[in-house]
Amino acid sequence: MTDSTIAHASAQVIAARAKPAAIKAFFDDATNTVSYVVHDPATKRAAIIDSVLDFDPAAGRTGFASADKIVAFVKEHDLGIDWLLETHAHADHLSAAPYLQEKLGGKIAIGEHIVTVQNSFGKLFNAGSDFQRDGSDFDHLWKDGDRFQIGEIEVTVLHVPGHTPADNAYVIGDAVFVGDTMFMPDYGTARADFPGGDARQLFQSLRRILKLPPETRLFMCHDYLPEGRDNYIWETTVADERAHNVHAHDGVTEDEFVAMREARDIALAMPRLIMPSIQVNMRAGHMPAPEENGIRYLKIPVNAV
Ligand SMILES: N[C@@H](CCC(=O)N[C@@H](CS)C(=O)NCC(=O)O)C(=O)O
Ligand SMILES: [Fe+2]
Repeated sequence: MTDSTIAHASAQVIAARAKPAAIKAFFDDATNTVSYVVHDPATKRAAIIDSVLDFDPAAGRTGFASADKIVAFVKEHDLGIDWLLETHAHADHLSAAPYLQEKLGGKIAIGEHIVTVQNSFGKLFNAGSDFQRDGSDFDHLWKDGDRFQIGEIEVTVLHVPGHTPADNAYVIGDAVFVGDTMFMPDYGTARADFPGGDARQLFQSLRRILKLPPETRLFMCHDYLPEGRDNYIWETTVADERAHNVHAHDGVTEDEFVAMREARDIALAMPRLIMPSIQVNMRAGHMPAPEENGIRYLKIPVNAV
């Protein structure tokens, strides 16, 4: 079966090489997350991908040092923010999208299957009727194959479920922001054991991304240092992943991948910030409404996950 979205994205990647997007990465040491500012040098229109709100869970306190680095970069380069893109509802850090939107503008967007995630986490946290589970906390929801532009740079949206039901990868010019599908070749792939996660779907999703042209630039959402490497890196190519990804190089079968992923996931601890992250990120990065005393609370479900 031909995948017309991948065919279109492949042509886009090849055409974009002459005029690539400018990409600036911001690495968050606390959560190993890479956020990006991507812009069109010709028009200075830009998108921010997977921003991080600092959070101290012991104190229940948010911080803006990470987000302010992005604000400073955007101002220094005089960029206009059109989009605040999330690859998925992150389980390991809080999104700074609402803070950045207030400072810089832009629309907050995620994949349409966020509605599935909102329903399951809405139930888990027993969220009240103020929590709409229809995606309306976000300004825009993408479908697989959607296309838009950042200035003159073409973008194609890929729905790549498996880590969660609502993961997107964004093909921006000749670069793909892969979200949590694969990581650098020497680390492997994302876990598939969160609610709604599925190792078989994850395999299909990452093989789909790897159908793009071999020179396609790939940008990771995380780097967890593998044994034997002590510098953080986040950029690779389709060719490199296909040749060297320790979990999913060419030749690994779906069944082999699923067996590896399931065995590995059983041994992984929950992310340190999973409870605050999913409660906030299912609301597009907004905190739950304040209680009668004016204070906002985050819950911890006991023995439920
Ligand atoms: N130790 C990290 C783990 C975070 C984590 O589970 N990350 C997910 C992506 S949200 C993953 O796929 N991890 C793969 C792995 O740890 O091997 C934390 O506590 O934040
Ligand atoms: Fe994730």
